[in-house]
Amino acid sequence: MTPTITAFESSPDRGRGLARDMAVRWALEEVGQPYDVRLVSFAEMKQPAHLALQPFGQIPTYEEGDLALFESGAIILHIAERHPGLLPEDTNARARAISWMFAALTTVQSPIVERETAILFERHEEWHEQRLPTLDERVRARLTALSQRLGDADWIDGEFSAGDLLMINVLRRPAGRTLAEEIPNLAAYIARGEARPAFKRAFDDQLAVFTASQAEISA
Ligand code: GTB
Repeated sequence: MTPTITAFESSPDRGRGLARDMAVRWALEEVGQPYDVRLVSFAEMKQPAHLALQPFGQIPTYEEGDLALFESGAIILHIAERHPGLLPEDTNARARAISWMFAALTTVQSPIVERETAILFERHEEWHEQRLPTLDERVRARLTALSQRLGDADWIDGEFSAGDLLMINVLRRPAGRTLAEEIPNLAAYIARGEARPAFKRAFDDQLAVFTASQAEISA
């Protein structure tokens, strides 16, 4: 059965692949699972039909037969468990890959989101300039630890996994990327992820949605 995901009908990231459907698309492309996309407006995301799928009124969601999921991490774990390619066969290696998925979404993403929030929404606060170095330091502490663990390896723990997919997706957020790219092995790690054919297909597909939305506006 072909799953259906939801995505912004016109993403505020202007097609840069920063919204959370990007990681889900990437995961589906990695495992070769075709999917449909239902585009939703901000207004539709707050309507009962969408809230029944995503209680917080956000994208992405995932529907497959009787199953409806929300939270990109849970969706990707589901995809990775259903199809070969994103989690190792070996039980222990699989559990470690799942640890990296959680590490990406909690330990690494949290300080990046905090920095992002400060840059996007608190720039005009009088305390912004004093607070930013602390937020930078928190992100750098996570990135340094990640860099040390990655070392010279291509991927974080053996073969490419859903752990790498989510970690690279988190590092791509501008508030993380600018600092991650100061660290050579993390810059190379992000580039390696973005060079994967599955990433490129996912990126191009979400960009095509944004481009079409702009064409409609100007028509
Ligand atoms: N924890 C949830 C998950 O991982 O699925 C978070 C989902 C989420 O944050 N969804 C956002 C959303 O629907 C879109 S991705 N927001 C609408 C709302 O809350 O009303 C976050 C996002 C939005 C915009 C940009 N951007 O413009 O660059 C980047 C990322």
